[in-house]
Formats: sequence, structure tokens, C-alpha cells
Amino acid sequence: MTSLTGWRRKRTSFDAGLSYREETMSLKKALFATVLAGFAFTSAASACEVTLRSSDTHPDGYPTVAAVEAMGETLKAETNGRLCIEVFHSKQLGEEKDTIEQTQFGVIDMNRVSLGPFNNIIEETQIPSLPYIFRSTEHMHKVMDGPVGQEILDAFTAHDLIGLAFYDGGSRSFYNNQKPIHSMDDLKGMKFRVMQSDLFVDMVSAVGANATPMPYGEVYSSIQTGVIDGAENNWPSYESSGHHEVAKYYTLDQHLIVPEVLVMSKMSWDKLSADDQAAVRKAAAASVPVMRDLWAKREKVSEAKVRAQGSQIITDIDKTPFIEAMKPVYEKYVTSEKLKSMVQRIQATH
Ligand code: BDP
Repeated sequence: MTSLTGWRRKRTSFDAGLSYREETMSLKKALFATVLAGFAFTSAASACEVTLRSSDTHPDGYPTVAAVEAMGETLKAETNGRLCIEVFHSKQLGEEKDTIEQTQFGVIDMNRVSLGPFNNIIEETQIPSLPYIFRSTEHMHKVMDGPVGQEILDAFTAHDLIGLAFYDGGSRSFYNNQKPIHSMDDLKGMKFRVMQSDLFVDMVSAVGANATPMPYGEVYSSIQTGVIDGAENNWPSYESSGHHEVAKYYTLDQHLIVPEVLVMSKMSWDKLSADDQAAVRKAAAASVPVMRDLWAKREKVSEAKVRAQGSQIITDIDKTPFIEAMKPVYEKYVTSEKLKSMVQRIQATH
């Protein structure tokens, strides 16, 4: 864990927005802001003039955490040590849904999150969150690196956020503590946790199971106490969260290849000079290949680890019935011409 002791902050431009925030935020939010502003007045014992605080739910050493740290190194070098990034990993700043709000309010400067928790607020983020929309990780990269990806990043601006980059999130599959799932029939009536997104609730209902949206940090104990039978996630999260210890049946149906996103608070962004904004964008872009490399390696390490620790991996799964059953989710969520065009362009990308 990062020690906050001895931190010192040199410049106060990022603090200027505080009175505005206090006026406009609810009492609860203002209180939280005040607590965090305490961090802001101190900065790492280094030459950094501004230290951007970035949130991540994952533990130290997880690819997303390491990638944002790598971005921080690039940014520091690009700005001759003026701009730095401090990653608050392991949910130190809270669960994703809450940290997203705090980022919109400028309390947190940056946030690395899944696209899932944005689904209910930014409709464009629903598109890469659709089940089986991507044929492979390569397909996802091609789309997210291209015009559709850019349109989705741009959509964050209207929600007080700046979309900086997409990161890999592997493919997500169901795991549970009851029985090996070999077909859709096996899922009937089972209870799975999903991220807090209506789309994912409908996706799970579509295959005959029950969805319980809840924060990531509650999943482990909810499986243990029988509130849910399981959840769904990628290899590294299944492993690093310890969920494999309490839910050993993992079925590779790979229903989602949902990317992760790195966003910045628009309030923090607006306080940067145009040159510094460009440096942030450049450093974020440079962190993408770093992340992809770390991710590919970590997927293998995590898979090997959960197998060695006794997870039963079901690979002989026919995805066709899952793909068919989940189609109504497209009908429900892909309604406007804009979203339809995105789906068509994704499907036409080879
Ligand atoms: C992980 C994502 C993380 C999400 C988590 C979840 O990296 O951002 O919080 O899944 O399921 O794969 O909530």
C-alpha cells in the first residue's frame, strides 16, 4: 500500500475547484471531497508539481495498475517531472460505481474501470458490452483502435469525463460453486453476480439464470454465504479476487469481451494546459501496448494458478445456443440509429 505520510503538494491549481465543488455537491459528496482533498494537499516526496490520483479496484501488480503506473512514468518524463500519477489500487478510493461519480466531480483525477459500470449512464458504452459482439481479442482491438472506439471515447465528454484509452479485459465466463456447467440448461435458476449494468442483468436472464448486480468487492463473501452461486469474469480477475477459492467450476462460454477504459475527470483535465493535456494523451496511448503485453502474460499465469489450485475448467462448451439466446439483448439495447450503425460497423470489421 502507498503510504500517504510525508506527502507534500507544491501547486494548488487543482485545489481551486474545491469551493465550486463544495457549493454544488451534496453534503455527503462534499464531505467525501474534503477527506480526499486532504490527500491532494500532500504529494509524493518527489519533484512533481501535480500528482494525479488514479483509482483502480485491482491489487498492486495487476496489469491495469501496472499499466497506469507505466503511464505515470511516461508522463513524468514527458513533462520534465511536473506531472505524476499515483495509483490508488485495491479499491482504496471505493467501488467502481462510486469512484466513477467521484471522478465526474473532480474528487478523483483518473479512473481505470470496466466499461460495464458506465452502461446505464453512457449508452455508447453498451455496444462493446454486448454479448458475443467481438469474435476475438484481435477483433476487439481493431474496433476499439478505430473510429468506433474513438466515438465511444468521445462520448465520455458529455458526462464530465475524458476518455483516454481502452485496455484489455480478456473474455468473461461463468463460474460457480455448485456444479460444472456444460450447457445452457445447467444454468437454469442459478444465481450469478453481474456488474451494475441493466444490460448484464438481461444477458443473464436471457440464458435462464438469475442476475444479482453488486459491487465487485462483495462477490467473494456473497458466494461464501450462498447469496449467489457464482459470478462471471476473466482469468486474472477470477484468480486475483480469490473467487476461484470459493467457486471452482469455471465454464469457458466467453460471453463477453468487454474492454476496460481509462478516464480522466473533466474538471481535472480543464485545469491542465493544452501542452499538458497532449502529454497526458500521449502517455495514455503509450500505456496501451504495455497493458496488452502485461495482460497476455497475466492471463496465462492466472489460468495456470487456478488450475493448479483445483479449479475445474469446462472447455467443451457449444457457444451457439448462448449466442442465440442472448440476441434479444441486442434488440432491447441497440435501438437508436447511432447504436445500430456502431453494431453494423463492428460486425463488418475483419
Ligand atoms: C474486472 C474488471 C473490473 C471490474 C470487475 C467486476 O477489470 O474493472 O470491476 O471485473 O466484475 O474484470 O466488477
